[in-house]
Amino acid sequence: MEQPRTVRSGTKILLVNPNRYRDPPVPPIGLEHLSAHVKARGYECRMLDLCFVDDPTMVLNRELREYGPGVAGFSVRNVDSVLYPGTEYFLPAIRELLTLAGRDYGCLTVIGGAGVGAAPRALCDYLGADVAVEGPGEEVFARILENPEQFRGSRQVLRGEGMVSGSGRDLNGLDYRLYHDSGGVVGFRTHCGCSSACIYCLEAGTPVSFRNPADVVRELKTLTESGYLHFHLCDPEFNEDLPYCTSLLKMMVRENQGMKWALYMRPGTFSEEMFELLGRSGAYLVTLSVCSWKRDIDYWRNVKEMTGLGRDNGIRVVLDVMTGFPYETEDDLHILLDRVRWARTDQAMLNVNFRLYQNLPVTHLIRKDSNLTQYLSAPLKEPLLEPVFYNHVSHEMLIKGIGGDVLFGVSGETRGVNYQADERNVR
Ligand code: B12
Ligand code: SF4
Repeated sequence: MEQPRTVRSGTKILLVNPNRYRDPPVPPIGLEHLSAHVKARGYECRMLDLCFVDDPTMVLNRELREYGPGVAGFSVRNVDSVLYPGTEYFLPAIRELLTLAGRDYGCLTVIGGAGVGAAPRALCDYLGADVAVEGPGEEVFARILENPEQFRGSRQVLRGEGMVSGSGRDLNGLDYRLYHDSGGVVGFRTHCGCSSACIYCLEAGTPVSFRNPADVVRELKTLTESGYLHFHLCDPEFNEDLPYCTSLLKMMVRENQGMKWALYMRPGTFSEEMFELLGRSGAYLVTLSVCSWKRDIDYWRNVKEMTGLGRDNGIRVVLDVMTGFPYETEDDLHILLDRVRWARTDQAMLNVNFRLYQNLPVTHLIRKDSNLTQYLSAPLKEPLLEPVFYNHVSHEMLIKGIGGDVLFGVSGETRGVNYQADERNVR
């Protein structure tokens, strides 16, 4: 039977990382940013990392009992693993933890994180959170803390306005050795948001804001001086703005921190100077996010040129390719494969399974045409929290198209991400 909620006083804060996916494990840097931000405002705040513990419910229960927070913030980084087949759905386990904090311990429960963008309102309702935060959370979270009771039971969805640059990160809450020993690397970010409009992507059109390059470099310096030398960028795509990238890279090169890093980029917005600086700053792997949806030859020229510049500067360039959009044909698949071969990239991972989210343009296309429903992995059950995939390129068609060419891999066949496959990574 549901127990009445008891109201806890005080503004001690517990920030919980419920992300237990470990292929690879990812340190919750969003929580490190939040923690630094609220500590700077005088709040008492602790992080609880459940990534490596055996029994997350027991560990959270103990922490709630012993520490007694008034507010419990949960980072919902992933709704699911976005791999098909063999998809893992994470929300039921996260809901159990939120229930414990909210119902059994009377904490105000707040959710945030990259996964929230999938369906903010539905996620807030499903998880039973008091309030959900979409986008960068520092300032909104601080506002919630000024008057937490106002949000109790409100199920409000609040939107973070922009990046906070200089609050830094609280590096005392996580055991980085555990991540390192399990193949994880340290993340850092330069901006949030993406101005592109890829019809299958959660980040398309999200508000863009940048950190001050000096703050980014200072953070990297602290991390490298503590012995962390292998990084993955945590921007949607690095090359959002060329002048910004160039000035940041110049500072990174000047500081010469001895770091190695992997990053995501999109075709376009690059220069020779940028790649030269990338190489000198320690970048060893660029994953270019590409897709076949209405792309002209200039797009592929950019892919080819970026690959060549990467090669000239000692950087491996691999492609993450989305293809098999609604109405694309087998001929379109062959054209795509030929373009990838022509671009002479080092490797291309093909993904033909689209994870559909509530508000994506690709989902709207599919909703509108009943002929396309035959290609769904399950009926569309709104608000699409439980993973549903669209796929009309069969495995056989894909394998036939690839024709044994070792340039291509098929995404979803194994767990793991590109940096793990790269032989030259340094940890
Ligand atoms: C970089 C990245 C990676 C890197 C991470 C490297 C590293 N060491 O950190 C790598 C390549 C390893 C990776 C792997 C995966 N990723 Co990834 N990744 C990202 C990316 C681009 C950035 C995430 C990030 O760190 N951001 C920077 C930090 C600072 O921001 P943040 O965590 O969002 O935190 C801010 C806010 O969200 C908010 N916030 C966060 N928590 C909280 C909590 C509270 C209480 C509040 C108020 C606010 C708040 O405030 C924070 C500070 O501003 C996102 C897309 C995106 N742009 O968000 C995808 C993304 C999160 N990844 C995704 C996926 C699917 C994966 C994988 C499952 C892929 C796979 N199948 O292997 C794995 C999962 C790994 C794991 N263990 O979780 C999806 C999740 C989608 C979904 N359905 O849930 C995303 C959204 C990409 C996408 N568009 O599909 N990823
Ligand atoms: S795929 Fe990359 S470029 Fe396209 S919208 Fe998403 S983050 Fe932006």
